[in-house]
Formats: sequence, structure tokens, C-alpha cells
Amino acid sequence: MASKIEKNYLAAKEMYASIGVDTDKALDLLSKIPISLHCWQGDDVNGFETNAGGTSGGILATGNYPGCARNPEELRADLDKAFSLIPGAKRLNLHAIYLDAPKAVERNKIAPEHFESWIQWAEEKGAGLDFNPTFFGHPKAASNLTLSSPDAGIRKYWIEHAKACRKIAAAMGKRLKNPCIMNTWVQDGFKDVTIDRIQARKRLMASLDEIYSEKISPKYMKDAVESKLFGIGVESCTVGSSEFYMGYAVKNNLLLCLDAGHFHPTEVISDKISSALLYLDEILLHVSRPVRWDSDHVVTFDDELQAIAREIITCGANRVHIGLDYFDVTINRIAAWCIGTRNMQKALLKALLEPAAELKKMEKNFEGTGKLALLEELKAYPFGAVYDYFCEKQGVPSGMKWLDDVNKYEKEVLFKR
Ligand code: RNT
Ligand code: ZN
Repeated sequence: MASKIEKNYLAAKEMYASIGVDTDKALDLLSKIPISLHCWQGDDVNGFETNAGGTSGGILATGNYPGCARNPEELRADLDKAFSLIPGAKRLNLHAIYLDAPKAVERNKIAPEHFESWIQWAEEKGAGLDFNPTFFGHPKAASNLTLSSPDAGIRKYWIEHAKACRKIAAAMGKRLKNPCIMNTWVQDGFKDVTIDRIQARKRLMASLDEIYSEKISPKYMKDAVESKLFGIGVESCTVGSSEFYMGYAVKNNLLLCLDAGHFHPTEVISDKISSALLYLDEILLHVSRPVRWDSDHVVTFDDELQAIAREIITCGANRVHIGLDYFDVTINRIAAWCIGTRNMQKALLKALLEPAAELKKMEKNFEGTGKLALLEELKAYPFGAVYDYFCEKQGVPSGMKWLDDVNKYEKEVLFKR
């Protein structure tokens, strides 16, 4: 006998079929779009370096919810829980500070062996890994200038760090037979009136040129660069601005990383995807939710998320790598992963369930009335029933059931930490 979820799905399937949409096909496509979960939601961006420095560098994890992972084993256990509650293809995005090493290692000396336990974990899960050098939370980043520092010694240290990270990323991609995306974001910037912006940018450019001078096969790793508008303490000038990295990525054929919180408050990344893809082969997204500023709130099912998802589907999901980037310490961290990732997936599904050809035709024919009417009607279509069925098919709790699991784990594991 069909379950309630299946019955609801069949009713939804019929409704979508009546507007020419094949729900089975949409679910098949959805199951193949990977979402990269950011490890740093699990421990408030602290990392596992001995003498950890915390965030700094203009980013801020706020809140004091109990249960933070204190070591790689705990973080992996928490990720196992999250992965078991999220359907579809998943990757894990690591930062260099998440190394698993018995004793302190300088950041310019880190190597693939320090990430062996993560690679093994990913192998077991059949998940790809992504990677990031960490330029913040470190005494050598105290001036808020790293790759663009006027101090050659500081620059050298961070160039070495980035080069070491590219080797780690390549090792991850090689072992997992799945290219690792390495995203470079530096907080470099100035608090107040900045006179010589061009020299700072020239220094950043020269450092990046040196970092990328070693050619590594895209079979193993791909490089992305992430711009930003401003950070706390560096409000007046960010060296790696949007224009800087757009030019740099295009010139050097790198991936451009668009973070939803890194632009002016009314500027949206959904409108940038189609332009970026005209000049670049692939891009990376940091799907986040800025509230008044780059606050990195948990991703909700808001208009911009739906717009981002529609662009990914329209422009080609194979060219857009989806990463999440937020860190909320006021709620359960595993729930934060589940809510944000499941929302990203629901938004992708909703986009996949749009009668795209029909909508495009209307737009081309200037049928604005019909297009708006159809888009509004679609908002009440039962995509939730389709998502529930997806969860069930993938052996993952549907609806709110995943939260019971998280609550149980919270009581039995997290609150005992
Ligand atoms: C910071 C950037 C960056 C970080 C992570 C931890 O504003 O968004 O991507 O959030 O690298
Ligand atoms: Zn980001």
C-alpha cells in the first residue's frame, strides 16, 4: 500500500504533469546536484589548531549555544548526523585550521598528511572535499593585511600557506577522484581612509600570481577567489574587492566565488551568475544570508535563495559549484546545517519544477501578464510533497522528523560535552 508521502507525491506529480513538468525527472536531476556543507558551522569557525586564534579578520560568530565540536572526531560525528538527515549529493568544505595533527604545525608547513583522517572520512562517505586556506585568526594576520601586506616576510608566509593548501587540495581531489575546489578569501583591508589602494592591490595580485604559478591539473583541484565588500574593522577598503577578483578570475581563468553576503545590501548574487558564466567556465557560490550586513545567518527559503536556485538551473548546474557559508551559534549547529542545506535543495527542486520552456517563451514574446500570473500560481504548487518523497526515497526523514533525531542527539551527545 502506498504511504501517505507517496500518495501526496502522486497527486503532486499529476498536478505538475498538467503544466508539462516531469517530477521524476526533476528528482533525478536534484539527486545529482552536490551541495558542499561548510565544516565551520559545526564549531563556530574555531578550528583545531593548537593555540587556536578564533575568527577575527572581520568575521564574527555570535551566540553561545552549547555542544560545540571540540576536536575532529566530534566534528565528524556531528557531520555524520547531519549527512544522515540531508538527502542528495553532499560534499564537505574544510578550512586549513581543521587539520588533524597531534602537535602544532605552522600554517606554512601543513601537508596532506594532516588531513588524512578527513580524506578517509570522505572516502567512506563517498563525498567530495573542498578546501580553503585560512588567513584569519593568526598573529601574522593581526594587521589585517596578509597577501597584500607591505611586509615581504608576512606576504611570504601567507604565500607559502596558500601553496601548501593547493597541494592539500590536489591530494584530496586525487584520492577521492573528485576535483577539490580551493577557495581563497583574504580579509585584507583598511579600517580608515585609504590612500594607496592601488599598491595594496598590486601586492595582492603579485602574491596571487606566485601562488597560482604552479600548474595543477583541474582533475585534482580548481582554484576559486572570493571578493568582499567590507569586514568588521576593515570598513573603508577591502583589497580583494569585487572588481579586483572579477578581473583576476577572468584574466587567469579561475573560478569566481560569489558570496551572498559580500555585496551592497540591495545587490544580489542571483543577478551576477549569468554574467560571470559568460566569461568564466565555472563559478563557486557561498550561499549565505546577510541580515543588514554580512551576518552569515542560516540560509532560509527566501526570495533570493529561490532566485539563486533558478539561475543555477537556467545557466547549468554543472558550471556552478554550490557551497554554503554561514555560522550561527545561537541555535543547534547540526540543525543549522540541516535547515540551510535542505532549503538550498528545496529551492533547487522548486526551480527544477518550473515549466521553464513555457516561461522563457512567454518572456520572449513579451507576455508579461501571463508570465507573472503563472509564476505566482506556481508558488502554491505542492513542491513540498515532492521534496518529502525525495527524502523518503533517499532514506532520510521527511518533513519535521529530522528534528526529533537532532534533539535526541543533542540530549545524548551535544549537551554532555
Ligand atoms: C568571509 C568569507 C569566507 C568565510 C569562510 C570561513 O566573509 O565569506 O568565505 O566565511 O572562509
Ligand atoms: Zn564566503
